[in-house]
Amino acid sequence: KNISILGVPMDLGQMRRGVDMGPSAIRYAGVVERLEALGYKINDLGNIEIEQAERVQNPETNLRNLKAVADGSEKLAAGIHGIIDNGEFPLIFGGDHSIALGTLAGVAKHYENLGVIWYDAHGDLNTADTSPSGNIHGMPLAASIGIGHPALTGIGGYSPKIKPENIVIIGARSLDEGERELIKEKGIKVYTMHEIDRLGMTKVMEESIAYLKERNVDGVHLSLDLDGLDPNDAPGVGTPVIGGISYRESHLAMEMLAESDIITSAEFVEVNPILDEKNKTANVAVALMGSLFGEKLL
Ligand code: DIR
Ligand code: MN
Ligand code: MN
Ligand code: MN
Repeated sequence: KNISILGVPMDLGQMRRGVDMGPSAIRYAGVVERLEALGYKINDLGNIEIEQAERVQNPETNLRNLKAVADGSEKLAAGIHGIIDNGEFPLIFGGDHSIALGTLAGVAKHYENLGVIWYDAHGDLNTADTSPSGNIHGMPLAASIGIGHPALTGIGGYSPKIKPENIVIIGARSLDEGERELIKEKGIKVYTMHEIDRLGMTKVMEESIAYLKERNVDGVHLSLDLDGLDPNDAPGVGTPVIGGISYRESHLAMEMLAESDIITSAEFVEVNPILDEKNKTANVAVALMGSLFGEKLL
């Protein structure tokens, strides 16, 4: 299958500048060559046009930069429709995690029962009411199950995008009070660092894949926030949280997803080259993409 790449230079969903350069950093880390070496034909569609931070009007509300984030997500959703209509695999580069609003709006339209793997230190299950920060990158998963401001839940003209019981969160270690309540209320499946330590990544991935198959999903979107990894392995992120998933465990997770053959779209977000060490985090992202798409040493 061919892969279409789309970059989303979005930094309006949070406050650390530089994450808009994530798509460039990931391309510079050699993603196209890496995936071509695996035999894929890569169609790099370039970047979605996103409003420049300096030009955004009245950004300070409890939904920071709402209009510009929503507009960007609408454009991204439209771009994804084109990719899937062409029969290609959508591979999206962020930008901050608010772009998942657009990715899921685009992808979910093409499936009856989409599953989602949310690989992240955070739950991204806040709303304007529960958010401690007003940052929309902490809200996309809530919006995608239909909870939050209509300008976010309504991206793509429909809501909800996904069912809470079709979500698996992996790597959580920083959840806000409202997020914990929502997880319990909706019965969202979460593997926190506790379960990853206790069960090991092999079991966590076996269970996650089995869980989604039992839900009879007809597609699975991987939304990978680089802050899911430990900051030692992925320092170039805006909201690092110590005690994360290791580089090796993450490779194993991607390899198991490749073997399971369930992933039908993917996004790699929150790579911030300004905060990084010599593009380490983008290099890690590209290495993980290699494993996700089937790279093996022997
Ligand atoms: C926090 C941080 N839960 C918030 N979220 C982040 O602002 O809502 N998500 N960093 O990736
Ligand atoms: Mn996130
Ligand atoms: Mn995160
Ligand atoms: Mn978050």
